[in-house]
Amino acid sequence: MGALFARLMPSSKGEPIRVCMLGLDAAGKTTVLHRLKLSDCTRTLPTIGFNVETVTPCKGLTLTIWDIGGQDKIRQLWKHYYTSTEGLIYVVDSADDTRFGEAASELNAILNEHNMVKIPLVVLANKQDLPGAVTSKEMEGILQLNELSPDYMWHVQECCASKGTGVFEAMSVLAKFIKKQKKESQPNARKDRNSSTTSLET
Ligand SMILES: Nc1nc2c(ncn2[C@@H]2O[C@H](COP(=O)(O)OP(=O)(O)OP(=O)(O)O)[C@@H](O)[C@H]2O)c(=O)[nH]1
Ligand SMILES: [Mg+2]
Repeated sequence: MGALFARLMPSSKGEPIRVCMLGLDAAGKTTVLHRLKLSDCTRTLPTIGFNVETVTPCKGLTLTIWDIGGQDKIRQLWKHYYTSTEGLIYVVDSADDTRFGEAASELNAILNEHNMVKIPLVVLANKQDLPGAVTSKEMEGILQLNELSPDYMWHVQECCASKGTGVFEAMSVLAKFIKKQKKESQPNARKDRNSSTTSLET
């Protein structure tokens, strides 16, 4: 199908939460979006620009997911989508070790942008069906996630967007992170945030 321009409908529980989905070209971002929205794996074309869809991965939380093209020239435009973003999905082709360095350096650049500092992060270690795909633990090392400050909320989810495995689990984790972040940003929230980076308690 063509570009997925969704209407940005507010959810019954409030405005949808804006999430960016980024990653190198051909990592599988649009396939993830199709899977989330259509529960299907329709054929994709390289995204020139962006797709946007509104999804409700768990009760009471509606996300507007911006899937932005990952080709080199389009990456320069990513920063224009960061304002008001409350969560980041970063998709990596787990079987393409020739591009791990590039994927890590692009993620590092995103997380250094002032609008994206401390943003709840879920990495999709995609294409787990392919031979040689690295595990979530290996992906943590490749992306140097352990070097992020201890109060960062991040999680790596192994997934296969073309089959649909792991995708909804990842959204559920992101939703929990975002809820937790919102709770903690309330004026009377406890200051002593749980230091576990991958804790899912809300
Ligand atoms: N084997 C396998 N192929 C996948 C998987 N997910 C996506 N693909 C394939 O990877 C290719 C690229 O997928 P896209 O979803 O278009 O990638 P993208 O990240 O949106 O790429 P850009 O739009 O160029 O940034 C397509 O041929 C997909 O079918 C997966 O889990 N396993
Ligand atoms: Mg795409």
